[in-house]
Amino acid sequence: MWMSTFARFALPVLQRSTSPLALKALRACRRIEMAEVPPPFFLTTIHIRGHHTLGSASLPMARRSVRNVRALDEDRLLEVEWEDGGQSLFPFTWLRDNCQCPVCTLQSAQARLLPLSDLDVHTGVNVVEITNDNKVLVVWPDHHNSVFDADWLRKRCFSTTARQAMQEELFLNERYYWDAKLRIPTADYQEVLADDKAALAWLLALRRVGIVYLKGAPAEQGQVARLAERIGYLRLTFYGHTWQVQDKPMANNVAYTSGKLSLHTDYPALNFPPGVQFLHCINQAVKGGESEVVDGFHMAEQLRREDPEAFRTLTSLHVDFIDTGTDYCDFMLQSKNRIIDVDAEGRVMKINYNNATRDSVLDLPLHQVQPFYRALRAYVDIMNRPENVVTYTMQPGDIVTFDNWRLLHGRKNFISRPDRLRHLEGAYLDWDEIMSRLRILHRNVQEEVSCGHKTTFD
Ligand code: OGA
Ligand code: NM2
Ligand code: ZN
Ligand code: ZN
Repeated sequence: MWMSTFARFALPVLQRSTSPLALKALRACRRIEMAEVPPPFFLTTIHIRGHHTLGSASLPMARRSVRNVRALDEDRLLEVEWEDGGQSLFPFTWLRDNCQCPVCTLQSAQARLLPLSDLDVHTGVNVVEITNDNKVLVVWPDHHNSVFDADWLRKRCFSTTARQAMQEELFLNERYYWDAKLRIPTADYQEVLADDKAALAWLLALRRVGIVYLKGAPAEQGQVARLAERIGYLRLTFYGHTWQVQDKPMANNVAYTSGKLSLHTDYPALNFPPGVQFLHCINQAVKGGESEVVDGFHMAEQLRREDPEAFRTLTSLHVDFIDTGTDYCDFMLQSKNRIIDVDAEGRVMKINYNNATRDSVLDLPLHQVQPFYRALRAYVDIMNRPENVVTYTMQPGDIVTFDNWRLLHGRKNFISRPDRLRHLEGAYLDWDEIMSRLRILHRNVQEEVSCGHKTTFD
């Protein structure tokens, strides 16, 4: 189970974050006790470079077996009793919908063939039984047969704890919140490119902490593109496939000056802003140009606690953003984003804030204008508190990778010399592609561990 990769991440800083939810998520199914917590995990040390050790953990999967199955016809539920205790309930309709046979599923794509219009959403069952190889057989009223693997069913148990565990395994939504005391997790650029365990540790920390520093890249253009290829592909925007942060005449963006950039997320002028950002230092300024970051999710939680009214305002009002100019091609963007984007349950999902591209068009009734400014100022004041801001100076060959949906970043103004112009190269990616690579790396590393390939364990 890879959520334990997270729940028991190597960094002490991350271990401290193991929440009751993570522990709860470790309990696989309903009515399964804490004794269920999986056997000891393997820990692979990735890299130490005066900062944190990045690590990854893997767990051999425990095989599940079925003790008994029973059709609860009244409720149209299949009850599976597990050999190691506890039961799971599966709706008949869901089982029929997810029949894994070659007629119902295109195996080569692992995709459903059965059209919904052929699904009897009130189906009963004729027979349920355990096969000789401990699978669950269902015979349907039209005599169609479905066979379900025990592990496959167990993972899909509908209990609250099992669903939470599965969602954490799929999306890794548990975050470690930080402030100025954070020591930024650091890995080696070449190792991340060459070694799957190093790449996995990098992406796990990027997800959980929101920022990872990579050292040892050549101080020349093309490295952020190489790093994006390690994942899949980069996100093209109007600023190009990759973009050069330099002091430019007639700058089409405030980033392309030598001025200070206050804490911001990139590109809220897009309705779907880039999820992740890479910034590679090719040349640093003679003076100034230091970087600043804050944990926007942590700051949002602080605002929720300290000033619930401001939090409500920033999570409910849509703010206009604008970006106009020419770069990759000409553009005239308009978007509407909430500064603190929350999901239906009120969990913070995304921060959208760049004061430079916040539009002068403000689509609010008069009486909401002042409360909006007050709320925004309250949020910005919290994030600017010294105890919340992490400051670092990038050196040529350093690449910072961070969650652009979560962190706000900025830079101090700088002075370049003609022979030493400050130059960063940047690129964007999206979380879908990052999470996809993360899952594949996790599966591959886990397979490697369970096949007993040579690995160093702590
Ligand atoms: C940017 C940016 C940071 C820097 O280009 O959006 O935040 O250090 N740059 O120049
Ligand atoms: N670029 C210009 O929101 C923004 O304007 C961020 C940053 C790509 C470095 C754009
Ligand atoms: Zn079928
Ligand atoms: Zn930026």
